[in-house]
Formats: sequence, structure tokens, C-alpha cells
Amino acid sequence: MQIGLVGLQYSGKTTLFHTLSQSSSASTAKEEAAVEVVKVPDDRLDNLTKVFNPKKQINATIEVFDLPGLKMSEDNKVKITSAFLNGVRNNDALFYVVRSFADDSVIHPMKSIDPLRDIEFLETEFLLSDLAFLESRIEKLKKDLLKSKDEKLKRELPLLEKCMAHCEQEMPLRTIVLDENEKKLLSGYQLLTLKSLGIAVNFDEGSISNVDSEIEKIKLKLVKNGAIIIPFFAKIELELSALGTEDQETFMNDYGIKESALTKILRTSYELLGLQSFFTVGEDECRAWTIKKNYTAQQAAGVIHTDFFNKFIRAEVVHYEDFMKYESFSKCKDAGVWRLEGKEYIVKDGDILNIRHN
Ligand SMILES: Nc1nc2c(ncn2[C@@H]2O[C@H](COP(=O)(O)OP(=O)(O)OP(=O)(O)O)[C@@H](O)[C@H]2O)c(=O)[nH]1
Ligand SMILES: [Mg+2]
Repeated sequence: MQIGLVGLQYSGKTTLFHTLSQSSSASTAKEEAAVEVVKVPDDRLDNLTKVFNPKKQINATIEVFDLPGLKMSEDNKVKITSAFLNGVRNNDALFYVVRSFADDSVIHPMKSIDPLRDIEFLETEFLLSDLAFLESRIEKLKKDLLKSKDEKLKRELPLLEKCMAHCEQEMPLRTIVLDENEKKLLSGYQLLTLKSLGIAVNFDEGSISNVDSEIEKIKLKLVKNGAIIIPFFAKIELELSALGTEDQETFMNDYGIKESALTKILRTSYELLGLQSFFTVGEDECRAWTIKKNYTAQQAAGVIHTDFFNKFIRAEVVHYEDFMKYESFSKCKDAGVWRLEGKEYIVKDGDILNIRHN
């Protein structure tokens, strides 16, 4: 899973990136995207490790891309380049990182602080990019269809026209209703406004008391755009990340910051992409795996190993909550919370699985 941090220059993307990757140097990605594989913290996995005492613990991971910010060009406009758009395209979900902090020593490419304007700017630019793409693709398809009777192309045309009509209403594609087939047909195109969107608003020390009302204001304006909006505190959190975990928590509490940017970004990413975790445990390793919410036991097995998918027999299942009551599989069996499930079983967040296979 890949997520990309995008936004105007100096909005705090790289600072956020470093709090996520928990490294302290705040150098800025200039021309190219920086990428970091971020461990997804999970208390449940930590607790399972305490019970099994395995040789290693393997957390789920997520790739975070820190993209270079959009700058003011010579004609006093902020422009999106095709290099930028290409950097954005491969991500599964995007986070707009917008600035709410006031600091005269940090210039704003649009000269004033207005997070809502910045969000709307990004939305409009991405929408225009999708419109331009759809327009040229539809034109090409029509030409191709004069020569070819390809069934897939035939189905594509009305779908792209439906998308085009949606964009023309100034609505991002993430709000369009699509069936599974349509989703599949569109997935190769990497349309920007079709991507799941989080909006991360960067506040500073002085504005902590206004955060809730600011976020509410933004939410009210953006109710229809299908994004999840979260506040964060790049600079404070980066400073605190140099401290030990305990001090960090104490200071965050003092500031009134309930949850770290890392936790919020990861939680939001899981929510946006409809993801959940299951665990495998043992003396060798305790491990968290990331799957889609409606995955069956067989599909989950396939994430571990394709052989497990092909040669799947049954899954032994105990939910984490049940397991922690008894702390051993034999006690779980006695208590009746250990089950054998078939390949159609829908895996739940926090299930501990052991796959039986040929
Ligand atoms: N006062 C204040 N400064 C901040 C905050 N967040 C970031 N900064 C500063 O703003 C400047 C730009 O931050 P970056 O994190 O590099 O911003 P960026 O979005 O990565 O910038 P580009 O990569 O150039 O687009 C740095 O000097 C940061 O220290 C904040 O919450 N408060
Ligand atoms: Mg940067």
C-alpha cells in the first residue's frame, strides 16, 4: 500500500514525513519524491509478542511518499507539472497537506494562510487533469471503435463518458457510484480524483485551541468531496519525536494533542482504503498482515503465500480479544472460542489465523 503526501510548497509535508518515519532530520524533498516504509504500530501485535515471545515481530508496513511541493512560478501562478502528476499517480491514497500555521519566516506560495483555498486549489487542478485525460481518451476510443469491435472498448466508452459528465459537474470521481466491473475497468487509468483522499491540516502551537472549529469549518465546506479531514501538528510533533516515548506522550497531553500524526494518518489510510489486519503467531514470528475488509479466509491465506491460496483446506481462527482472555490455544479450544472455518469465511479485523493447507 502506498500513500502520497501532496500540497503546496512549505505546507509541512516533509516535516510530517519525518514524524511518520520517526527520523529527526527535516531535510526537504526538493525535486524528487522521497519514500519511507513506515511500520504500522499495533498494540495488539505487541501484546501477542509478549505472550509468544517469538524470535521476531513483523508489523504491517505502508509506503509513504513525500512529494515535492507546488511552487509559485514566474507569472505568479502555482502550476502543476506533468512530472508532479506522474509522482502522484501510483499512490493508492493521497493526503493533501495544507498549511494553517502562521509563521512569517516561512513563505506561502499564495502569499496568505487559507487552508480551504489551498484544498480547493488542489481539488480543481486534479479535476482539470482528469477532465483533460478523459477528453483525450474518449476521443481516441471513438476513433478506435470505428475500426474495432472489441467488447472491452465498447464497455469503456459509456463509462468514461459517465466519468466525464461527473467531472463536468465539478465533482471529484471519488464521489461517483461505480459497480465492481466499472471499478476494475477504471483502475488502470490512475485517475487522480478517483483516489481515496485524506486532508491533513497543519496547525501550530498558537492555534491548538482553534483546531476543532477550523476543522469543522473545512468539513462543512467539503461535505460532498468524500475526503477524511484530520488536523496535525508537524513542528511540535517533530520536536517531540526526539524525546523518549513516555516524555513524548506527556508533552502531547500537555499540548492537548490526543493522537500522533502517525496514528491518525495510518488509521485514516486504513479507513480510506477499506483495510484491516489479521495476525499469524508462533514461536518464530508474530506478524500483522493487511487485507481488504471483505476478504475471505482463502484470500487472506493468499496474502501470506500463493500456495496457501491454491492448497487451502481450512483456517483455524481465534479472535485477538478472545485469545487475550485465555492466552493459549488449548484454553481457547476448551472455552469454545477456537474455530475451524472454510474458505468462504469473511475474516474480521483482529482475527488470529492459522492456515491448514495441502
Ligand atoms: N511555525 C511552523 N513552522 C512549520 C510548521 N510545519 C512546518 N514548518 C516549517 O515550514 C518549513 C517548510 O516545512 P517542510 O516540512 O519542509 O514543508 P514541505 O511541504 O515539505 O515543503 P516543500 O517540500 O518545499 O513543498 C520548514 O522550515 C518547517 O520547519 C509548523 O507547524 N509551524
Ligand atoms: Mg518537502
